Amino acid sequence: MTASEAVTSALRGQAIELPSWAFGNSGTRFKVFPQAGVPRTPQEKIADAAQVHRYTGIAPSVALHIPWDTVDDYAQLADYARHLGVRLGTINSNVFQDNDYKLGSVTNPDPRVRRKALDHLLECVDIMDATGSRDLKLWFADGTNYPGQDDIRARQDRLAEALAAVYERLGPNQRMLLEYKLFEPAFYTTDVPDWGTAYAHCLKLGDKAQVVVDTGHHAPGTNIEFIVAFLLRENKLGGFDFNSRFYADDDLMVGAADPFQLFRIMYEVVRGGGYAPEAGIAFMLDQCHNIEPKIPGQIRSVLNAQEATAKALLVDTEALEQAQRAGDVLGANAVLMDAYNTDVRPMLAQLREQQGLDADPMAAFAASGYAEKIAADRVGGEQAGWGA
Ligand code: LRH
Ligand code: MN
Ligand code: MN
Repeated sequence: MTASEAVTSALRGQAIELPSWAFGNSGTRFKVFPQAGVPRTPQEKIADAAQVHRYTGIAPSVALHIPWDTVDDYAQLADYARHLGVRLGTINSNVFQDNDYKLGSVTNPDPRVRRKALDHLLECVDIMDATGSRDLKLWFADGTNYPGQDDIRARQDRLAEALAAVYERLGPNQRMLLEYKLFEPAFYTTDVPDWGTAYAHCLKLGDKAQVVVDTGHHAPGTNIEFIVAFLLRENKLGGFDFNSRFYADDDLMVGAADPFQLFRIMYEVVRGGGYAPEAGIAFMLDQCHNIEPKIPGQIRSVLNAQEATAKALLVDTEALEQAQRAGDVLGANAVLMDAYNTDVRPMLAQLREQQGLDADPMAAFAASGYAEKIAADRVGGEQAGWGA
């Protein structure tokens, strides 16, 4: 196999998971702008996600958020997804939207609220059993706003207790992915604020507990690719929530704010063996499309991730190692930049054509009439998703 055949064959196997919540109406604290045709049910969200896969060929699974995507029969929902050519992926728990969680969920000082939160997490594992999902994604809005508000250390104890109970409940092929976030909604302390905290908890729990890196959840200037390299080396990188940020947790399209950062992250993934399917890394999007149309927004995001991956795979590793060994600072940097500066779009268009897909997924979706059809069909009813 030539080097370029190896790159295209690796790209054929790419899989990016879509968030069901990207398809519903979303907005800012100030306003949610409704769009015509947004899904009213989890089934309609899956149908929209299936469109993204149909045109890109590399988005074969959809993540659910519970209770935003609550249905009576999850096995039936999994069948429905299969029938549309996709499958259900990660189950995202939600212990942040009930009034009970004002002072936290699993770290709440009130044992009743902690029990309620834990029951929800365990119910999410029941759902995974029904959907056949491998991963449970845990993100906690827990934290405090004022110094002295609660005991920081006791909250870590409560967190560890809840995580251990969930870990115990996991099946042999299931994992829990712990997501960290620097701040928001808590502004003084956050109970899982960074990768180190997530890593320490996961290390104690065992192999089925892994860290998930949401690219929007760091302080400005954080070197995310270093975190990726470190976690991969320790076998503790479970996956990504990809999105772009300019300021905080902006949830913009991945690769929009800083495509070079995305390339650097993907390079470390490839370098650390994380791109191989056996590594089990979940590559997920976690985004909201507040002002742009949602299905095209997801297609654009998947293509951005694909372009960054292609460039990362194109790095001439032999030349890079040689330059690094020789202490050739500029030469090594040039090898990396050569890959980044390659226009991979013609190669990806060709790859799509070989796979029987349209060379231009954005144009093909726009021409399909799907957006017009859902705008006409989906009238009435409440939109599903945030706050549903
Ligand atoms: C939190 C977060 C987490 C949630 C999602 C909706 O900011 O990134 O992954 O589950 O947003
Ligand atoms: Mn996230
Ligand atoms: Mn987030």
